[in-house]
Amino acid sequence: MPVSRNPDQAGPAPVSPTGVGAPAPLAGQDPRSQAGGFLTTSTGTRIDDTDHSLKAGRRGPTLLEDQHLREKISHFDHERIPERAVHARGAAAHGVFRAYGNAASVTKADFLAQGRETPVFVRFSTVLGSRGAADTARDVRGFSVKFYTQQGNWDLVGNNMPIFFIQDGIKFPDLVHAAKPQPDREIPQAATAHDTFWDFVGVHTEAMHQVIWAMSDRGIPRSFRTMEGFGIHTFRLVDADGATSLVKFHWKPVGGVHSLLWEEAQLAAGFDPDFHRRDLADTIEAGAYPEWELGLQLLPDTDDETFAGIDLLDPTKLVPEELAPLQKVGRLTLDRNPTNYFAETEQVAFCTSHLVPGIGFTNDPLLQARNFSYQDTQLTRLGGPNFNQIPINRPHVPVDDNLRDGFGQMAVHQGVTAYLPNALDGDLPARATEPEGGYVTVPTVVAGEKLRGSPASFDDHFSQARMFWLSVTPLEQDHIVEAYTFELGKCYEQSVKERMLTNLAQIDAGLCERVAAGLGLPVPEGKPTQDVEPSPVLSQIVTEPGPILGRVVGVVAGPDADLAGIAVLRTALQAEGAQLRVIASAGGTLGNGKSMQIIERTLLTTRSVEYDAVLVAGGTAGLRDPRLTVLLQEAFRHCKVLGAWGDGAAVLESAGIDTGAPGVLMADKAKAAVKTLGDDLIAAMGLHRVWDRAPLLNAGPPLR
Ligand code: HDE
Repeated sequence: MPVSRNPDQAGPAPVSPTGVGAPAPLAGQDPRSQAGGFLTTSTGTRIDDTDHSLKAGRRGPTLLEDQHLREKISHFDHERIPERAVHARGAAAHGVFRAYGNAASVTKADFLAQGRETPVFVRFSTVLGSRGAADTARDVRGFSVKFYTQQGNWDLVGNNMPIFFIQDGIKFPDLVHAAKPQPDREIPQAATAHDTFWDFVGVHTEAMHQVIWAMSDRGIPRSFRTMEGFGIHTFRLVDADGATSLVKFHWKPVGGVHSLLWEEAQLAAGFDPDFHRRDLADTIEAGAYPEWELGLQLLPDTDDETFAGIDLLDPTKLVPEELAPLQKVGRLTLDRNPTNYFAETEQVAFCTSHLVPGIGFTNDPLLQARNFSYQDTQLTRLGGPNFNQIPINRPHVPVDDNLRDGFGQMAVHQGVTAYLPNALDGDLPARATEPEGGYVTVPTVVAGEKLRGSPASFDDHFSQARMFWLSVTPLEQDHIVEAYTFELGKCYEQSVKERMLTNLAQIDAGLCERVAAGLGLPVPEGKPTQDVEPSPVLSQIVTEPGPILGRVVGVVAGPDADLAGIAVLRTALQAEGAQLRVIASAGGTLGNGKSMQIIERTLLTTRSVEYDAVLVAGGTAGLRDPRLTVLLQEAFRHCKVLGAWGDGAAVLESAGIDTGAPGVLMADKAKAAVKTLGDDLIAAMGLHRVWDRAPLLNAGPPLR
């Protein structure tokens, strides 16, 4: 008896995620999901039984003629495609990019014109881990945006850090081989804390700037929503009159830039390896849409392609925002989760070479190699040259590429003129002139000897690593020291550690000294670059409260908890785009009727890393549970906002929390007091963490 009915034949049936009840696609339309209601073979023949193979007798051998068995198993055998060589683990979302219009003065790119709204698909990723690796590993994060513009697709394939490990793409295979699990035992997974990585970067000092970023809090973001994004390379913009400027692209998260603590990252890797994916999907589902503003750093297009002494073709260098401030030109909003991970997130193919008129390349040798690699890698990963016909990759404008045949060809090409120019078919498809929207490359002049080498301006490998070190606060410096000490402490080869210490001495004597102390090794002498100006914007620690969009507050509640108070807090938080989750000893609900609260987490299923703040509701004094003590102490140690109202204070005290410590908010049980508690909570969370508490905890590394 079939569980579903074909709506075409037997009246309306509900539409389900499996496609049950969905109308059959019209001829020529793309079936984005399966349709028809009945299980069929891939050629549309209805199937009567999918649980038993066709046999000669109930106890007999299986028959080769069972097409359904063979097709089902064979398809399963081939369901996996090669994972990305790097950035294998990712999560994505659909959204929209709304242009402010002010970029029209520097680029003719249509999607940046006043009033334009462009659909986008954005994929975030870690670099090193395989598809099943944990999200919170210390790593660089990918930040890839596909803009489906009215002039074709533009892919901005960036990272959450503004610089890269190498200056020339030819070294990328070396970098990745060194950083991936070692080839003998294939360990460690998703980690740079091993000999081959530190061996490579140790002898390859141009990586020092990117490495110090990776060792900083930037390497362990709180969520994808709280990361910056960078196009890294310098690109070239051209306006409607042909005037050009150089540009670096930045994404600034509206909710601020925030990170995990290293202990939290490690906990999350075990407790919830999908921490970042889940966060992205959950916040979109809750309607707290992640947002970024696109900022342009506009730089004059001079002959030497240099700005303030910084070679703009060197991808290991950034241009400080203090020298070239960002001009915000639009807002990206992610508002829809993918429907199918494989079809969308896995099959999306970003290529740095996908450009639209108004945007062009520079000769950055890293970018030039990428322009080859991304197109090339899809041929294997997606099985042939027609990957742009996969729905998620298709542009939202008509395509007439005259590219015929090949694996997975979806188009039914017409006519005989698979060539250009032709006379038989009116020389179609026509080539667009510039006014018709044709992409015309900026005619830059190129001259030089044919050679393998790099300019002398690429030789400074340490000054910007030092700039980063000097730009962050002492607390962030502590985290950097911890990270180097942890990672190098995991190496076995003494020479690898010693060489890295020599490099750290070139960045800063204090940094080197502290890491050497942790490793128990002598401190080498160095000669750090003098006269390095810090760039304060590189610090993540804020002194003014920012928005709390997408933040999560856990409220611990017992059977007699003040549910009205919880409701007051929930309303206040929702108004700021934040969420409240009720935590109790066991699942189910608290109270009934209008005041009922659903228990979203139990003490067994949660850890403090899930929350930006943890409160204990009034009426919860009786709740005693060792797991609650762990939750509260962890939140305290991780400098999170804590609080309680009414007799909830007793729970904090019995967990050993100093209720007079910074960032511990207390209120009595009156409704007005709970309201004020909500306001204080919002302000305190806007600073992300209660860093004032850090000195009390001796949170810095014990290495001084
Ligand atoms: Fe990538 N990179 N990359 N990369 N990269 C890939 O392309 C490569 C580089 C980045 O979400 C691959 O489709 C080379 C810089 C992101 O699907 C591959 C070089 C930056 C993603 C590849 C670089 C990135 C990739 C693997 C040196 C920051 C994920 C699968 C010349 C600006 C895209 C794929 C996604 C993915 C090659 C350097 C970011 C193998 C050869 C610099 C975000 O083609």
